[in-house]
Amino acid sequence: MRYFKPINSNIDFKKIKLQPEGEVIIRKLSDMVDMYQNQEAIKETLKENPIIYKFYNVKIPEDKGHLQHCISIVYPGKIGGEYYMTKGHFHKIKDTAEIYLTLKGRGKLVMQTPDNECKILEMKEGSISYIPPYWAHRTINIGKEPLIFFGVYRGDAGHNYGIIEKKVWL
Ligand code: PAN
Ligand code: ZN
Repeated sequence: MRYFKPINSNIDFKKIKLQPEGEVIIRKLSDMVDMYQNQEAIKETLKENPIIYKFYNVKIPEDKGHLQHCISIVYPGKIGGEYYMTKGHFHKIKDTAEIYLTLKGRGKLVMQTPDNECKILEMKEGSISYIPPYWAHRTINIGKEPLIFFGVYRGDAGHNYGIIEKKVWL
């Protein structure tokens, strides 16, 4: 049997990046215009099209015995009164949970079930947040510094953004 080899990743808090980088996903305002309400503010801010957040996924096989893990960085800022936030998603395999450990910054972890039950948890340095199976999740930076957190979830969980993109949250 060929075993997947143990690996280390390191967070560089000065450069705010993961090493090795793995897969880096960068989301700018243009990638998520439907997530914000204020059309005027969106139009104005699109001229600069800032990076809202990025995340570094460590390269792990998408198998259920593995654990995907990643570092997310949500930058501070607002689009017409709404804080910078992640798109948010359900896991494709809906009954898979996730754990977030907040490393820096201040945020809110907004969650919602398919039955529209909502729950919001505080995110601050040292918070360990449990996202149970079935809950969609989105993070919002409510501070002045980048919000940095570490996430771990089942290897084959996958992401479903479609429902969130179509739905008005909270
Ligand atoms: C996180 C998120 C990450 C980016 O790793 O994927 O914070 O948010 P979006 O995926 O909503 O753009 C996670 O929850 N993974 O399952
Ligand atoms: Zn997730």
